[in-house]
Amino acid sequence: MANISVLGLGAMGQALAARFLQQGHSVTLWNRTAGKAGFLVAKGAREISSAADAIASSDVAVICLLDYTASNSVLDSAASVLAGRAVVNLTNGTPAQARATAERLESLGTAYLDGGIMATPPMIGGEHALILYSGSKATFEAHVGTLEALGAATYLGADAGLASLHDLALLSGMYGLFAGFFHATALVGSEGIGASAFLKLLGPWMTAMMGELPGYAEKIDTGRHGVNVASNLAMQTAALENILTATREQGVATDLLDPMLDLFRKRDGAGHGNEDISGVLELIRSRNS
Ligand code: FVH
Repeated sequence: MANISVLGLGAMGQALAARFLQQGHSVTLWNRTAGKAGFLVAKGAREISSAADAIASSDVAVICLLDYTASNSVLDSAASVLAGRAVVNLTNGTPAQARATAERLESLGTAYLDGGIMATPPMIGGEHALILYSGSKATFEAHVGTLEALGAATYLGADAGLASLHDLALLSGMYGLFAGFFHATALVGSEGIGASAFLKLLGPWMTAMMGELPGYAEKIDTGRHGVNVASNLAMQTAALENILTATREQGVATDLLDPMLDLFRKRDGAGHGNEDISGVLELIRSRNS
């Protein structure tokens, strides 16, 4: 069994600590605001008032705070004990933030693993929980047995920014899905149809459309958007225009779909109407190049 410190006892930190305790690990807790650890202390955890002491007392320190401003300030406060320690930072942030933190901690002699949690707190320890890691491979390999208790542990590489990059990309897909759901539900809702009733149609439709993604992915990877096109961009631009016209007629806001139509029109107008809509990706990738 491992000595683990959990720094941060928000909704997620509490779920992580509870899972480690359930697995029989020795858990030391720290949180900026005292008083959130009661039920975890009752299960055998030890709460202490110094982040540095928590890190110093453990084989591995798991940090899960609101953002990198918080995690960097906590790590700065513990700088004197970081040499030779292992830190796993599961705080949500950007690739650049993860890389900067990795560079700073490595300069202090700390083994640093960054992570992205693809789960809500109640999912921790369950079959659908996934946690992405990148950074120190040795740290991942040393602690993967412990970390797997939280959820499937996937290591993405030595570059500490990769976990965050994949985390944010996966969340982008999720928000796109939610945006489609919200728009569609508002549209039928304009005639009094409830979201739950409509979901009986929308759910299977969205699942069926997931089947289109491998074909789009291949076109995106090859950059050849004109191959095997069954539903071309020109047709889909006209269809999306219909959707937005109907949306306005029904008194519903078009905000969620306006950017998509702008991109369709731009790509279509540039002479790619006979290609697949995957070509829209060419308008948004490598924006800086
Ligand atoms: N909850 C979720 O559904 C998602 C699932 C995916 C991963 N996220 C990320 O996990 C990080 C923590 O999220 P959380 O849900 O635990 O967040 P809160 O319940 O709001 O708790 C925030 C903790 O951060 C502490 N904190 C905030 N600012 C500071 C600071 N300047 N210095 C030290 N600690 C700070 C806060 O402490 P306190 O307010 O209790 O004193 C909480 O412990 C997050 O990155 C999600 O994106 C969760």
